[in-house]
Amino acid sequence: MHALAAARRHGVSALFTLSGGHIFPLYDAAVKGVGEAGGGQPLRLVDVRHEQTAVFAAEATARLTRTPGLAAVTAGPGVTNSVSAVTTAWLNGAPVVVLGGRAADYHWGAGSLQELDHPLLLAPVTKRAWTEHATATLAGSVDEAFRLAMAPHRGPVFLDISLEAIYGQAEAELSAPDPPVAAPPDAGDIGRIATLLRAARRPVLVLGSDVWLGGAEDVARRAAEELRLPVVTNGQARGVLPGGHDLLVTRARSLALRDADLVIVAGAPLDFRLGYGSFGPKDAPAQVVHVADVPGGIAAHGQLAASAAGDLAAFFTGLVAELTDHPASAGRTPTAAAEDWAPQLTEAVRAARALDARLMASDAEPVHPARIYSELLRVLDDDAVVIGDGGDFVSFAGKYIEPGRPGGWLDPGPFGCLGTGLGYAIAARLARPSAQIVLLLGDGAAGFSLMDADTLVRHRLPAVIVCGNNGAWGLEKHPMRALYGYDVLTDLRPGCRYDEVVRALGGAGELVTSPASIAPALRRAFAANAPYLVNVVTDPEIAYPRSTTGV
Ligand SMILES: Cc1ncc(C[n+]2csc(CCOP(=O)(O)OP(=O)(O)O)c2C)c(N)n1
Ligand SMILES: [Mg+2]
Repeated sequence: MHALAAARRHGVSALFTLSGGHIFPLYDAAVKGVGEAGGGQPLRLVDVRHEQTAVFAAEATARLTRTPGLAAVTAGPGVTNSVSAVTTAWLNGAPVVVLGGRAADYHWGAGSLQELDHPLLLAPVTKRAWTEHATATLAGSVDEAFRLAMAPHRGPVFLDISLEAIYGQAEAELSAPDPPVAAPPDAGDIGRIATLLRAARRPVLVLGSDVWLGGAEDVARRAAEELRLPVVTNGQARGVLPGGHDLLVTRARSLALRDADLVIVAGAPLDFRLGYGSFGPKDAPAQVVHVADVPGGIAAHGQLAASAAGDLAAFFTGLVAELTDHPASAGRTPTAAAEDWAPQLTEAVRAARALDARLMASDAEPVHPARIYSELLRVLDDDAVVIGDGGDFVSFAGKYIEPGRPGGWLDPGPFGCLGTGLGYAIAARLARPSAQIVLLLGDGAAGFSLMDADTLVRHRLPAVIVCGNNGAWGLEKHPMRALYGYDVLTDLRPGCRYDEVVRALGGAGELVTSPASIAPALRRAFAANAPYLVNVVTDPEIAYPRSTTGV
């Protein structure tokens, strides 16, 4: 099957899927090797328990390895079950190709089993969604899907294949895939941003996921260091400056973004996570610069002092050159940033950490979530992949866990879809065979994907799952109370044995109810070499302190 050969040529090594007759030929081709064009190597087949898990796994593959992810879902419900995950990839700019089965053209309109015109559903959440009707052009279409998915701004692409086309036989020539070339940003735009930066006294640089996905993490870090810019990291850029770096001020981000006079946001949309791009004091708003990988990514809302679009690595290289080579910079530090600005933020970070330390040492029972993270931090390696799927439990993780390297943190991103967890963990184990994989799972979130612990077990993919079990939809319970003075429909079963669910599926796990038992449980979990759920009963009365729920 040349469709899979095309995928192989784009660096794909695994196909995530759930069985359906409409897509059997893909499995047959994967089992028998994908032909000369694909190097004759079989593709690893990973079968899951819900189509959303297949697409979440493909998405996490793309986000961790920066090569495209591939999922195949059967016609009708297979495709509709994948829509939330495709949308997550869409909002995360993750290069994913989803192949769908499709009822036969021959009977189209007569009411075949699972007949649905899928591209109409997928078009709004993909770069392109279309149907392949002919075997002879299938490989070319799959190749095109991968090229599109990988071209900046990256994202998911959907292709469904009619029954005749997928079951047919045809030879096809495939041309070698040329890597997508990202255009450099305009030099004049970089010059304008350099001028703003030269004059700024309280600049802040915000780095987002595209800095990692676009391979700009090293130059971004060097730029921050050479220009002495305080940095706030978001999403997959967390770790571009490792936890503890003197310029990393994420722990003091409210203060940094509130007092800044210039905020440069690179590789992240100016969405709710960044206050829609309004920064600085109320009476003296900060100037805002937005840098994105394509012109369409530049925010159309709000007032921008400047912007640049194009390859993010080229942007940072250009910016440093502009500021350090410029005659005006001779013999001076390249910016006018107030001498005390960065140290002031570093001090705020230190103060925030000192405050954290009290909670993180909490001996309270039921356990305070902060205590779980202090115990986890003691055993976490720099190259660990940490995945968050849940509400408040994951917000606490975002606060306390500062990754040591970029590309090792996976949250669901701005779509905020619960249920990413198991799919992300499956992909993480495949992408990083010898790293620690830790999934932080709310008890509510567990309901969406925990059955896929079965997939971890069947495919021998060890992972540590830490369930923050507060017996509640915490991130709904507390906001509802704040709004209405009471809450309804936010309680789950207290102390529910999610660890026993994983044991029943062939993995392992245990229940933890006291702070002192967390560390030994984590040690057993990392040593288990199996999917292992540490089910920590936490205090339902503890709400993550937030100023907005994003609603
Ligand atoms: C698919 C989906 N359904 C509903 C929501 C709304 N939602 C956001 S957070 C949350 C609560 C999550 O509860 P849990 O995973 O137990 O984490 P906790 O907040 O209790 O730590 C809900 C229901 C969502 N984000 N995604
Ligand atoms: Mg909960």
